[in-house]
Amino acid sequence: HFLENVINHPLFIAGDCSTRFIDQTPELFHFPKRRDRATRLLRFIGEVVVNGNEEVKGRTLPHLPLPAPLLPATEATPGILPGTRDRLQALGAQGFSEWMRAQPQVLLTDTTMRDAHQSLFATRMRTADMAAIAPHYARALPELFSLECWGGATFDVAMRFLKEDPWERLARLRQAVPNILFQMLLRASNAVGYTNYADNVVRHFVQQAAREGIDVFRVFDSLNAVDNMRVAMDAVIETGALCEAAICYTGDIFDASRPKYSLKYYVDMARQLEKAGAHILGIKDMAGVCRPRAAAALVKALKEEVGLPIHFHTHDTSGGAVASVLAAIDAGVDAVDGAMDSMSGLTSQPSLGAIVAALQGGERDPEISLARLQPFARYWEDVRRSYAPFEADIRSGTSDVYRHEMPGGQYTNLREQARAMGLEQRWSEVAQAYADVNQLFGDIVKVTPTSKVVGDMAIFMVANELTPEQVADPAREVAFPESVVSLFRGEMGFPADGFPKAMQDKVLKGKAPMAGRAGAIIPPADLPALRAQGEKAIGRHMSDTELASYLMYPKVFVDYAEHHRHHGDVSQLPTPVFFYGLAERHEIAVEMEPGKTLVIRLVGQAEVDEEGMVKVFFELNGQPRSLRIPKQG
Ligand code: 3PY
Ligand code: ZN
Repeated sequence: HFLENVINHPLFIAGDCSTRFIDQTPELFHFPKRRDRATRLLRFIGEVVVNGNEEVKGRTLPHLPLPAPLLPATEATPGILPGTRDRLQALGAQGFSEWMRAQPQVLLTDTTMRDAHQSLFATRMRTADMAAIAPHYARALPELFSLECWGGATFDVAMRFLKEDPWERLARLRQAVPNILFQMLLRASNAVGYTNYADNVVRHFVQQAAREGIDVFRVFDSLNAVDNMRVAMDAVIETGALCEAAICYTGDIFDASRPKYSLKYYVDMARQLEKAGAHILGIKDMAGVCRPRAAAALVKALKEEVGLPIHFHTHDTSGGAVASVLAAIDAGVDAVDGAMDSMSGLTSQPSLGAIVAALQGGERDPEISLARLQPFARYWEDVRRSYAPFEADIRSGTSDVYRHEMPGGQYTNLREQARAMGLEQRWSEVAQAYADVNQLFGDIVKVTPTSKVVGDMAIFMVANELTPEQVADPAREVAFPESVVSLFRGEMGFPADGFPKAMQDKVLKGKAPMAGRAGAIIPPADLPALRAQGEKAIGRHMSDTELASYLMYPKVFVDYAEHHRHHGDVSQLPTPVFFYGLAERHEIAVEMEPGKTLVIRLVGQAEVDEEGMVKVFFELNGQPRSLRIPKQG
């Protein structure tokens, strides 16, 4: 510790290595009492072995042991070829945008590391599974437009449930993939949270994300309010990254009974986004309700009316998404999202393999062979088995999505929420209530965070046996969930045509809603003061990225930091070990850093003793180690 303190001391780093420095610098002799990294990890594994991991308690576990996922064999490829990221660096954002529009092939985004797992298994995919395959993407798939690998719900789930630092994930992926654009989903003023943050908090977040390696920011507002997107868009543009501003697609442009969401509505919004400086226009069909004919008409109109490249994103909830993607491509869309086959379909994106196969030999063929995609699909198939407890119990596409319009990225999360409330068996009622709430709220755009509010209200109605008529009845007292009050107050902005007045009055109990944009009303955050407060809470220095986490999620971040202090960096553990522990006489190798690998073997465990403790026996790099773990329950 003494040596560590010396070499990390600012004076030493500044070149003072004299004995005077040692004599006059008493803090060199303050040694941390923290357990070493290996012991902390052993403690975590021991706790999972003895008590199980809280996160999978009561769920259906996969058949153990799980085989190690098979990585693609890409070592023989000619190294790392230049990709879209090199092109962005050469052309700048504006030049890149022009290149995108001019080139004839369709560009492909792989969403496997973000939206696919958010939509299939409640966002639980861990860094270890992404980091292992990342270098293979760099070598074998340099033609990809982008990897969507960050943002959306992954940010808080990483800290809250996986006990990982999302920034560390980004750093590890970035180091492994220097050539392909990294894309994130940013909820405009709500950043990666569920509420409107102060403008300077949003700016700080965007600056950190760009500095740590995000190249494409897909920015959207949950009520399609362009004014609410400007702060985030300006911040992105200022960093030199690509600003993909998205229109959220809802309803059906051909449905005359919902004239609000007409073709004109989307074209008008796209024009505003172009004026606001977007480099790419995103069509974000978060629920997967953009039918093929609508996709074609929308893309055609936007191509005619807007001078930006267009990127189409949809979900396969109905089972019809490949048709929509192909229709969009026929109509001239520049880029589309898909997920690797084994992570596609259902509430996730449509399959990249199916899209590539459909385009083969045609004018817009992306020229990525199916043979090169297969080993990736194979790897993700193996990985997915570890997350079986989080999978929604759905076996087929459901055209019911055209009725409830639940975003794919919310579907499994809302099912989780319903499950936690004991409403798992009443899921179809929750889905119906979701559609009813949308009508009560005035037929709004439903995407995080507004979708979360609609989901909260739907669960509330089912749990309390409330009908839509009762909710609307002015004479009936309803204790609306806090998120509903916040929505009607305008904390997530307002729909273009406002909220239904009677409902708003009932929810706000006659109080006035906010006047104008929330970000304009929320005072700037005092960043130095908040940093000091956060540092006090975690008892150590905070980096700029950690500050961004703390500003988004103060409590979640502090809890995560506390877990890290006790258990070390658990993101290094293989996923089966993290969730299910280690079987007796099984061994794992954990690479803590290049050249430092821990070989951990579980020897066995004793019976619980009279103090309620269980002694767990390990071998750490061949040396016996034992720990006493309190038995819970
Ligand atoms: C998110 O905001 O996390 C979404 O995936 C919205 O579709
Ligand atoms: Zn999505």
